[in-house]
Amino acid sequence: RLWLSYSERSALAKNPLACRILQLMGEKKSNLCVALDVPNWSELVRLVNLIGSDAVVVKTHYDYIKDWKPSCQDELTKLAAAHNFIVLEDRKLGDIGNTIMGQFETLTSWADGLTMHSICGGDSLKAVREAKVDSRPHGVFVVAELSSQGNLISAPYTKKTTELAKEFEDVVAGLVAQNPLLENEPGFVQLTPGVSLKAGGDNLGQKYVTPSDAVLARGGDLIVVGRAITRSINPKETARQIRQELWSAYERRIAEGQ
Ligand code: UP6
Repeated sequence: RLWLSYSERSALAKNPLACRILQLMGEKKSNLCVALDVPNWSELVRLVNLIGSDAVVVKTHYDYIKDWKPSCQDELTKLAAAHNFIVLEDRKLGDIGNTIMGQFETLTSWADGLTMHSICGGDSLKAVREAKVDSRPHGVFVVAELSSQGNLISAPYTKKTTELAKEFEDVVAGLVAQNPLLENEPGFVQLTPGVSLKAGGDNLGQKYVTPSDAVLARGGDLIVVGRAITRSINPKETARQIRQELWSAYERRIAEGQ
């Protein structure tokens, strides 16, 4: 998996959103997913206009934004079209099938993809499969590993989550992971958060690796970078620099496989 190009892999994806993401990564020559965890909608719009063209995916936590209102959904869709990015709402759903189904139907009216936990087991993915959504490409990223220190995910949980992803490959775009868990499954996208210009962490348990380690050591495909960009003095310049580092690491990975 790691040695194939994103474009080659897009043809192997079973989930339409994974296919679209891999295709767009190849087209835009970017594997940057920017996490816009900012308190105000106006700040999100400002950052999207600065960084949107460098990112393949913009990841939101809509409930982080204090003045989020329904009209933001349409505005975000327009921004996504203007800058050609995909919207991933990092809602990390984790509930019984019926609840997940309703949440998935509601949130995909504006978000292309959603993150979810596998804690409730296979039927919560069956609910995603059976949800009634529009014809745009949708899918979920399932949390198999977390970046935070002391998180409660165990190795068997990660393994079982990986198996569920394969079982529900039509709706699962990929895993949120810190390691290449699906190395032999090129159609999945590994979403890897916990990335900053320098390794380290914050004071609330987040742990960071560098952009090149995220791609080369951790096997990440689509790399989530938040505060390293949003809180930098020059977000546009920092986004460009990180995008460049991420793409060079990806090119090195491809070259090493040949
Ligand atoms: N995120 C993680 N680690 C995970 C899963 N998700 O950090 O294991 C999410 C956070 C945040 C972003 O919810 O939105 O990725 C990371 O932000 P940061 O780069 O500012 O730390």
